[in-house]
Amino acid sequence: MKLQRPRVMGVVNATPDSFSDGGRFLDPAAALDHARRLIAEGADILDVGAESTRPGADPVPAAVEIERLVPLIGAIRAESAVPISVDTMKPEVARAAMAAGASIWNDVTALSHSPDSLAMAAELGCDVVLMHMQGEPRTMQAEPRYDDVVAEVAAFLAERSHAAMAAGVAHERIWLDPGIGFGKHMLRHNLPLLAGLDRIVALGFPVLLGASRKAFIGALSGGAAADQRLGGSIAAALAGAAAGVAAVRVHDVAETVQALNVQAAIAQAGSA
Ligand code: HH2
Repeated sequence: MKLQRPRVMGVVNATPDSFSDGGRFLDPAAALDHARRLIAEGADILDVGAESTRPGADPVPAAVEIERLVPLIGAIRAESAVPISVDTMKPEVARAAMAAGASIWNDVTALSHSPDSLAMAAELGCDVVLMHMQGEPRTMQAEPRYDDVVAEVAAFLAERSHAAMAAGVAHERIWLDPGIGFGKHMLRHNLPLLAGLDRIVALGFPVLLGASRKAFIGALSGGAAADQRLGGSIAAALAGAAAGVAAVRVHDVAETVQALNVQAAIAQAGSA
C-alpha cells in the first residue's frame, strides 16, 4: 500500500554546539554512523549541517564547514542514493556540498546571506529551501515582533521565491519553510504559524516544516529538555502533514515515519 505522506528529512549534525544533540556527531565516523541509522529508519532525505543556527551560536568559517561536510557527504553518497540536503547559508559551502553529492541547498537565510547566493543557486541548479527568519541567529530571539505572523511569513516567502526565480532558479526547484523558532516568540508566534501552515502551502511550492525538538515544545511540556520532546515533535509533524506540507525535518526518524504512516493509512481508509 503506497501511502500519501510528507517525506521525512533526518537531521545529521556535524556541529559541536547544535541545540538538540550538540557535539555527539562531530566525530566524522559518528556522524556517518548516525546517517546510516537514519537511512535504516526510513529517512527519505538527509539534512547535513556543520554550523548550528541555535540562538547565540558562534559563526563557523566556510573552510571549516567544508572540511566537516565534504567527507561526510562523500561517504554517505558512496553507500546510499538517499537525497542529501546541506544546511548552510554560505554559497561556497553549497557549491562544495553539491560537488560532493548533495542535491538540495537548505538555506535558513532564504538566499540572502551573501550577495552571491541567488546566482549560485541558479548556477548549481539544485533544489533550494527558502526559510523565513526574523533577524539573524545570534540575536533573533531577543524581541521578535509581528502584527500578523502568518501573513508576514507568507509575504516574505513569496518575495524570496520571486527573487530566486528572477535570478534563474526554476520554480520546481524551490521549497518554502516557515522557520519555526527562527525569530519567533515561543508560543505567540510558533503556534499561530503551525495553525496557519495551509496558507504557506497555498503559495504553491512544496513546504518543509522543521519543528522537531524545538523550544516551544519544551514550553508546552513543563520545560522538557530537547531530547525529551519526541511526543510534541510528532504532534507537530502530524499537524504539518494534515496541512499538506511536503516534508518534515526531524531528529527521530523511525518514530516520525511510523506516526505519519499510521495517519496516512487512517486517512486512506476514510476516503476509500
Ligand atoms: N531548523 C534548524 C536548522 N535548520 N532548516 C530548515 N529548513 N528548517 C528548520 O526549521 C531548521 C533548519 C534548527 O537548528 P540547529 O541549532 O541547527 O539544530 P538541529 O540541526 O539539531 O535541528
